[in-house]
Amino acid sequence: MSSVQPIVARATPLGEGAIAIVRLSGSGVFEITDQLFFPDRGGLFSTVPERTMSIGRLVDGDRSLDHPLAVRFQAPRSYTGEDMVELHLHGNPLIVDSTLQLFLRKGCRLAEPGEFSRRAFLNGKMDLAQAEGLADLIRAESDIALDLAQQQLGGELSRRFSHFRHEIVDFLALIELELDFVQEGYELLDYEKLSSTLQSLLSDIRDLLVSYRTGDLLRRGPRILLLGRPNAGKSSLFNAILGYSRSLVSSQPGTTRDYVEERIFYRGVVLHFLDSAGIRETDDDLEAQGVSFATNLIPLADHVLYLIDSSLPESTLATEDNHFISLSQKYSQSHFLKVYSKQDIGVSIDTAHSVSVFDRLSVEHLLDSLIAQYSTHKTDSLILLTQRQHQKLLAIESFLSSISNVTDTPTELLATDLRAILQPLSELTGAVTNEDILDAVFSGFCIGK
Ligand SMILES: Nc1nc2c(ncn2[C@@H]2O[C@H](COP(=O)(O)OP(=O)(O)OP(=O)(O)O)[C@@H](O)[C@H]2O)c(=O)[nH]1
Ligand SMILES: [Mg+2]
Repeated sequence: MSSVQPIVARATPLGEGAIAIVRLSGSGVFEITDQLFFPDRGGLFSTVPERTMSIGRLVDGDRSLDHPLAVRFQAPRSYTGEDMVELHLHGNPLIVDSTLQLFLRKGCRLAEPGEFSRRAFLNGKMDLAQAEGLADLIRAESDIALDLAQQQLGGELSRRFSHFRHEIVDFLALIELELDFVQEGYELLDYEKLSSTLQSLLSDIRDLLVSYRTGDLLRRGPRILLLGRPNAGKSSLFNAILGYSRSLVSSQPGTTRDYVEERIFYRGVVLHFLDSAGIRETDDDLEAQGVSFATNLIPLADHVLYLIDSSLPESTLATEDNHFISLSQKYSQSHFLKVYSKQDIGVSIDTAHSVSVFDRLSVEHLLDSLIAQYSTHKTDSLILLTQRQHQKLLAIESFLSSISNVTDTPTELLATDLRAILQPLSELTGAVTNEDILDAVFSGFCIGK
């Protein structure tokens, strides 16, 4: 193997912990470790069996730094595919810092974010889609996001993409052949079949694009806006959902001026809730600003809960109904849900969602219906896509939809079109790649990964 500069980084989060792991990878890491780490049972570290832990002393000159465990990974049987060392130190930030300094002095360089994984990719240990799955895994916040990331790590995405790619490569080969024999008048290409293959590719890609939107939503967690007239009970419901008093509540209408955003984990799903100012015509400048804040938030929300105070007189309830309808029509992109509040003192309305902040079950019921669409069984078929993959899929989609009629397209042009599709397809899994893509993928990692 050619010589690669040894890199070092802490692999566990910053701060104090029971243990902290420092990782080394590259040429000469065993020899460097031999100068600094001395196994208790004697002998050199570079001769201890690979992939077993040995305890020993880590020393800086005549100063003893720590009594860590160390593991040796012999290339190519390591995460990066290079020679690697892992030191399991006591989790004191001072020990970790001195250890890093020590290895830097001995010729290692501090790893860039994601550099370990980048090397793993370059050494064929994983493909790009898997690397991105890994980046998501590190960042995953909810159970479902975690499942999706693990699925991607398992290569599900790569399998799908390579299936697309193979079909196109096969057709391209036939086209090239046909072009070579054009004088002889051979017709090798089955245009019907090509056309139907491209159609099914297009529909598969559109499915994936839909899946991106849902997957993306799950990863960041849907944003849910609480909207309604002043005093509808938005802040009270917000607090009830969070389980503590985050927003001011008062019987005075127009209490909330600014908007407040908080996040909860509910049954494995991240949900962002936004409390906003009650919507009404007002002369108060501050309140008016709050109202425009609230309406500006509507297009940014994935769900809008429109609260109606069920203790209001019936005629007002009818007006509120109309207000709900006109708002949900005006912002037809957002999902509006009508919620009747203050059920403990209001008229009961069976057909709609209804809550009382004094009835925990009613609040949970509302949350359950909100996350129903995100529950695990609905996400089984979901595939997690990153923004980069999303961009590529969009490019492929636009090419595919521009090839309207393959039978009327001259064979030369068809070949160009197919190649244009092949390029982004290959880039998805890293079959064709360049520095830009690698940088984009791996910069999202933390140092030490
Ligand atoms: N009985 C009962 N009272 C409630 C309930 N929810 C809210 N209230 C009362 O309704 C009043 C208004 O509540 P808020 O939560 O401040 O209403 P809001 O929609 O945030 O009002 P603004 O911020 O002014 O737009 C307060 O006096 C609350 O105590 C409920 O479920 N039951
Ligand atoms: Mg409020």
